[in-house]
Amino acid sequence: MAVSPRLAGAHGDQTHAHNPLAELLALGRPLIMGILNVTPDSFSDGGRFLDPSGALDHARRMIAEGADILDIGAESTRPYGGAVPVPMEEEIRRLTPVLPQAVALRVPVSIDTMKAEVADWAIAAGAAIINDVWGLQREAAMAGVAARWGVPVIVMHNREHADPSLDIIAEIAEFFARSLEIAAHAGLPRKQIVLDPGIGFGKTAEQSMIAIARLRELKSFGLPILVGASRKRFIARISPASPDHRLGGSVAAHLAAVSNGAAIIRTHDVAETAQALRVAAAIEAVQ
Ligand code: HH2
Repeated sequence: MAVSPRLAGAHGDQTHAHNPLAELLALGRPLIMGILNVTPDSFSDGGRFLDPSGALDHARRMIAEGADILDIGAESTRPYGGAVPVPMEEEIRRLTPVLPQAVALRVPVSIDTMKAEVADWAIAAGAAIINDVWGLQREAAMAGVAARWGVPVIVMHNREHADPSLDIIAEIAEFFARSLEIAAHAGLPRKQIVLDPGIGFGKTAEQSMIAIARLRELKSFGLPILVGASRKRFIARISPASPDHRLGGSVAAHLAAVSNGAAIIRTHDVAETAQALRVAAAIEAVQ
C-alpha cells in the first residue's frame, strides 16, 4: 500500500513510554478484554452500539463488571466471511465520538483494526494497544506505526480460507514467526507482542478447538497469549445456538484456554467471564 506522509513521518518524542498492558500482565491473573463493536454488522452484536452514548454506557458497564482492557472496533472482521469492507474515513468517523471518550474512562483501550492509518489515528487519540487481526501481515505500514508509538500489538493468526488438511498449530506457529520477523524489521521490540491463535479465523471448527486444546505449544514463543472464543461459531457446531445464546460454550472455551496458558480473554460477556475465571482460580488455589 502507499504509505501516507503521516505514517512515513516520525512522531517526534510522542511515544507511549509506559506500557499499561505490561503492568496488567504482571498482575499474574488472566486479564479480561471487553469487546466494544461500533459497527452495523458485527456477527453477534452488530448495530447494538453504533450510537455513541449507548457504546459508552456499554464501555462503563464492562469496566464495572471487571474489564481490564476495552477493545474497540469499527469494522467487522466477520470471521466467517461476508464482512463489508469499510473505508478508512468511515472507520475513523465511527470511532471519533467513542474512542477518545472511552480512553477517558482510564482503562487501556485497544484498537481493533486492520488499517495502519486507523491505528495511527486511534493511538494519537489515546489508544494504548493495536489489535491487528492480520498479525502485521496485511498492511506493511502497521508494524512501523506500532514501533513509532511504542505500543504493544496483538498479532492474530488469520488466513483467507480454512484448509482442513493443515496441522493448524504448525501453521499458526509459522505465521507468528513471520509476524515476529516483520516486527523485528520495523524495530518493534518482541516484548511488545501478544500472540492470538485467531479462533474462528481461517479455521475449521475442529481447528479452532485444536488451537485451544494445544495452546501450550504456542507458549514456546515466550510471549503472552490472547484467546477470543466469545460467541464464535465452533460453539454452535457442538451445541447449536444463535450467537446470543453461546455464553456457556464461550465460558467453557475460555476456561480451557486459561488452563492451557492464555493470559488475556477477549469477550462480549465480561461479568460472566470474570466470575467464571475467579471461581476457577479459587478452586485451583485450594487444591
Ligand atoms: N475476533 C473478532 C474480532 N477481533 N481480535 C482478536 N485479537 N482476536 C479475536 O479472536 C477477534 C478479534 C471477531 O469477533 P467480534 O469482534 O465480535 O466480531 P466482528 O469482527 O464481526 O465485529
